[in-house]
Amino acid sequence: MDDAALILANTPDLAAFWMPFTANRQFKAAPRLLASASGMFYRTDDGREVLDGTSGLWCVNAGHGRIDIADAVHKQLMTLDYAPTFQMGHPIVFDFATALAKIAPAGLDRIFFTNSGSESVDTALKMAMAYHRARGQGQRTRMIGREKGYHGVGFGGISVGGLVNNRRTFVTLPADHIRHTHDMARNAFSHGQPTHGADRADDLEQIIALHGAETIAAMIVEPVAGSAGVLPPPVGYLERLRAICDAHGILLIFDEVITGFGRLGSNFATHYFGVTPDLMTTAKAITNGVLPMGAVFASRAVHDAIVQAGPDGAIEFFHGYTYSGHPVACAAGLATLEIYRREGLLSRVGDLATDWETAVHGLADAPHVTDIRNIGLMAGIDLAPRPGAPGARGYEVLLGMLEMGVLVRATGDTIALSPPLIVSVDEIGRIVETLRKVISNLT
Ligand code: PXG
Ligand code: PLP
Repeated sequence: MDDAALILANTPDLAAFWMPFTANRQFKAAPRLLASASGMFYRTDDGREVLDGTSGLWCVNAGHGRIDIADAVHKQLMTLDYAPTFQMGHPIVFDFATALAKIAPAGLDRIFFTNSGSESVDTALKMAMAYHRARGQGQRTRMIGREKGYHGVGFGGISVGGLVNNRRTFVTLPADHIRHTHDMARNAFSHGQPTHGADRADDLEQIIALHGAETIAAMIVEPVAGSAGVLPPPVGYLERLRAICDAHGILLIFDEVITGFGRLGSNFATHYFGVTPDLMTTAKAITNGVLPMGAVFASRAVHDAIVQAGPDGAIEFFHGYTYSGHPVACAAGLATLEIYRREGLLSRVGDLATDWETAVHGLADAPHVTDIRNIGLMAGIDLAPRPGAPGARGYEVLLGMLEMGVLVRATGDTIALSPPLIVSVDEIGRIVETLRKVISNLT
């Protein structure tokens, strides 16, 4: 068989799988399959190496094919493959919660397990309502999100989310949104946190004035907006949100599904920015992305208000998933935390951040580039849309990069970069130089 015939023979039937967040017809006409992975690299079904510039989907922070995780998963499967956590327990879920509590921001050490970021968000929103109700303020049900926010795809998450395509088809819960912080006029090409825009946190005061604080349960934001194209918070912004929430008895939720587990060079963005929320949602890198899992980190105050309320013997929080604290996911998570600890990965970005910043901002003079933003080991690069064809340049960059052996993420005309935390300076150079070539070839 020649190469083309071989590929065809190895290509699976594509019809049955309805692909998520994908142009299904376009993809199936020209499929792109990643067949295996090791370290910093994927390998395609036709045998080409692809440098992972995105940690999968922001999740494989320790790199691919980690043998210690595979061994731990195998061992757990043969020890206890599944057991419920409703009115029952198993040892490893308590061990994993304890291990997470040790790396958590001070005070956020009560851990509720979920299976994804979307579930973590819905769980946190429900915790916020339950907290207020337990304190006799059950009328606090309104949620506040932010424009351009991404909080997953559950009905709770899309209600507080701020991306129109994820919302327009569906009904949403009562929620208001403060403005996003992307300010091209004042902050274009900012390095790290932009200087201008802390005042946009004051939008929350306006919403409070409109509805009354006593109707509002929580404010949720990503400390750094990820999906919208990497938008670091302006200097002083998160502090201001925290102060306004405190003044009005509103809970603050940080959605750390992307920023958690070392992406900014600290355990969580909460540590990095020195602003502590009441609830913190996580997923993705909690198991290095290898098994689905998420967790909500709750403050003692939130946990205790709910768990101490109600009579003895009554279930305090009517919420949970069949797979909350799945033993095999816990095993993967514990092995992941051990790798992070042993290899210093949760703080490694601190050493790399300057090289990263210099490298990505080196693209400022490439054609079509209108803005570059970076923080930790994340970057967003905006391209001017081709007139009449928004998103075309972004998609062509994705394809062109893949052709040249690098995986990046494109949403619209924004390119997002977030390589595994094990990336080398040479590999950073390769990602950026390849990007320069591909962008330079765009029409
Ligand atoms: N919150 C945040 C901040 C996220 O980034 C979720 C919640 C939802 O997590 P799950 O596990 O339900 O997908 C996310 C997920 C992208 C991209 O390309 C980002 C996510 C997922 C898929 C693609 O930006 N983030
Ligand atoms: N639908 C049905 C019919 C169920 O029985 C259950 C769980 O028992 C669910 C949905 C929820 O599934 P999960 O707990 O995996 O979220």
